[in-house]
Amino acid sequence: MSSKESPLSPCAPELDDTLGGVLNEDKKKFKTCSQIGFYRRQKLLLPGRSPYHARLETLTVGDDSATLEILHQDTKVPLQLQVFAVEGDILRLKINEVSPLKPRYEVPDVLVKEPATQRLIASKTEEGSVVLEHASGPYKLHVTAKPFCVSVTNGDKLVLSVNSQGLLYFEHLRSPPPNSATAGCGSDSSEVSSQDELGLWREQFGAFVDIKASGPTSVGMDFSLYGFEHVYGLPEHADTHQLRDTGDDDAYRLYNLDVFGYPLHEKMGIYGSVPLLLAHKPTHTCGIFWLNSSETLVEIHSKAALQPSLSSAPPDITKQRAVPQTDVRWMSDSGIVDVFLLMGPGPMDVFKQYSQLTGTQSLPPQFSLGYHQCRWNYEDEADVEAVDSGFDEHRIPYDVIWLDIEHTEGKRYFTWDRLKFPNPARMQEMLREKKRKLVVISDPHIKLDPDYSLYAQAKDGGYFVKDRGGQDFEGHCWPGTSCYLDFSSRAVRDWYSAQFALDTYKGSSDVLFVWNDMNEPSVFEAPEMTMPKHAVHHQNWEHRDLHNLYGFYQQMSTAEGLTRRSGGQERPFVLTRSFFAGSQRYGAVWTGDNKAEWDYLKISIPMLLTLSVTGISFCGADVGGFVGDPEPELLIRWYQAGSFQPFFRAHAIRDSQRREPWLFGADNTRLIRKAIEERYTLLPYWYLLFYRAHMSAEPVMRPLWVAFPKHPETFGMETQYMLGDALLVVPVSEAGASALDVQFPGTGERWYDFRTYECVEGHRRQKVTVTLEQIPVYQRGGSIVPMQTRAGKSTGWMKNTPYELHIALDSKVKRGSLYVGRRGGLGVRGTLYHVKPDVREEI
Ligand code: NBV
Repeated sequence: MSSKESPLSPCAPELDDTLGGVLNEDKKKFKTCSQIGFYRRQKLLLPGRSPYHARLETLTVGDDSATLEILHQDTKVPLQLQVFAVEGDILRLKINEVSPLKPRYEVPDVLVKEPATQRLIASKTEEGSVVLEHASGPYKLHVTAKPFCVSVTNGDKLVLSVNSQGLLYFEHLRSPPPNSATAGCGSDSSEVSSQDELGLWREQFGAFVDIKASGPTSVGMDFSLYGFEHVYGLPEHADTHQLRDTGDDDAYRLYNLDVFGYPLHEKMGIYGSVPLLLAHKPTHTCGIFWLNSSETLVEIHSKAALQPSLSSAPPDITKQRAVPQTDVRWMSDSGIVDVFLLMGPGPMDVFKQYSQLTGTQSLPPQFSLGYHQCRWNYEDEADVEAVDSGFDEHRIPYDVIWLDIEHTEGKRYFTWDRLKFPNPARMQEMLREKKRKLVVISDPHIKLDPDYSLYAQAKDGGYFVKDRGGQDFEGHCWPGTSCYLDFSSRAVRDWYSAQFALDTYKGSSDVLFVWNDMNEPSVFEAPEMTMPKHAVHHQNWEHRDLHNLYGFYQQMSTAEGLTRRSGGQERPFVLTRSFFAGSQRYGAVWTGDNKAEWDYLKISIPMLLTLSVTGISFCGADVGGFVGDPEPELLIRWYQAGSFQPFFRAHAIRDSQRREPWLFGADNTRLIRKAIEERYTLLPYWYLLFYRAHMSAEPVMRPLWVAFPKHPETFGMETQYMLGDALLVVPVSEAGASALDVQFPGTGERWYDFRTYECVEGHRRQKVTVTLEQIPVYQRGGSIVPMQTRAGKSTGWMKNTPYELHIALDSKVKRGSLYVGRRGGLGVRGTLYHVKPDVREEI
């Protein structure tokens, strides 16, 4: 393609430019905090001046929860607080209006089930406060009336508190003022314009106006975490793994957006959101899961402070000392306050608690743990065949070839471009014979074309998101004018799932799997390149309420479609760009449009670690970098890192140079082959780690603080990480590196170089020489890593390849397991072998 030809659709003028121009302008397309109305409004409430008092006399304790009223001292609008003790040391607080003008959005479908609760017992200790506890847990909730505050203790230790800064904020539903923008006529009265200024009934961003049918609906609350100075979580941001202090006028934004070539070290929202924050100190880990799918902002402030006392008696000044404290303030655009406090006490306990609520990582089909070859685009069937045989010729294993949007008839998903892909069935047969698979893209926008059967059916069924006037919302995306499927409706999801049936999706076969892109959703020429918040979904909910759930629902529906297509026999594989809490149940996530630059390779590690600790174990970044052309050294380093990351796919933008692994000279081909082969020989270990993630919520890729929770020197580490509990991986993310500073954690631990078996004692930092051959990997003493003796052409060719166990000795008992899944099964059936104690379990 000549540099003049743009690969980008003419309907996207803001993208129809040289890349440099696009990227420079990008940030301005997205809001900063001060451009967000509910942020400006909530910031008017200053710490220490909570207007809310709890009316303790209204406390009632029922079988599943305790409720009491909290009252705004000025507006007198009452709120109801509901406290639940969820089984397994989870506390849940829900706050809603006692009698809202209409129901407020409560996030459906994310929790796997209504959490099982335990009965609370209430007791009064001091005037103005009440204590709630349950029989079997160590945690007590102390509810103080004036101002309203809830503190959680474990024995005599204060763990955290809620609204101790007084930032509970709840905009009750109200009728529109006369002359408001929603009433349809402009007014220059000062009342209306000051309301506009704060974005109560209408909010402007550039040329876009958000008309708020329900007016202001924002909610917020603060949490203080005592003794904690390390907090993590809140994907997705292109930033450090450890969350940073946000200062006075910034916040981590959770708002799913399509940010092409996203800038690094920014707190702006990108493709997905998981509103889960983890706090860690050597003696305790806990989590705050804020179940709200509207736009959310999170402020973090770390300080050293004196711990507040729960008793009204004056504190003993001689015993008081400042300790670290992290204050977290959550603010959401709409919905209710529904927050789960995951009390730990260790990191693995928090992961289990979170998975009890939102589910664990689905067990991927084995092929998807192999290497994936993608590019925008593999042009036609001949191209696919040539690339496929290229892998054989160069003896490089691979499992899946991917087709991007150009494989379709004019970006009509579920169709094939008849000139380029005249015989997709034959192409898939060729892949099947080679024990390989195909992944095709399916985006959520549907081309407005009455002759396109998918559009016509969806139009007839009323399956599209509506605009404010009740017409199908029309936006621009790759196919031109398009409508957007309303995946929040079960009927739409069922219909969409049915499109994947083999006899409905012409030219598909059971070796075809799916990729959901652009599902933030991405809408060109729209506010922040996404759907306007006032668009209307099923049951009249506004897009504002469920924006962050849109991609979650599409992936859910796609995964259900693939499962159903196999009569419930096969595990699906679906990759999604946009996600929410619970997306782990439906497949894999990747980090979107990164760039072929060293810094993007480097940031992939903290970004994937953050996804991993928030439940999404099956994650990866485009190997090589999506935008641009990587130099060979960067490409090799990226393959070496990617082969030790959970989802391993190379991908490249359409105007980039071809970069199949054999295009960079014999020696570079050898190095890439070596990296990919190493992935394949470790396949049994990958499968075991996913089995564990699925069964017991243990992240596959783990930050060092999770593996060594008592060792503060590991808490800020994000250049190296653990794969399971046996391998320490240290990717090289700098050009020309000849040595790396490696932290070998753990007093009394031993680490063995994975290739030379050389031993290093733990609890030290050491310089390690590196060459371009490989990245450093170490095996922890006392662990057993199951492997296969050699890589095959794909995972399918490795069925009869012998297994081997890599046993790293130490002075303790050796332990290790091997999971051999039954191929082609939906569940986790297979065999789990344990070494020490030597047993075999059929599952
Ligand atoms: O479908 C084209 C691309 C895709 O290759 C990429 O992986 C996605 O993140 N898609 C975005 C849309 C175009 C981006 C410029």
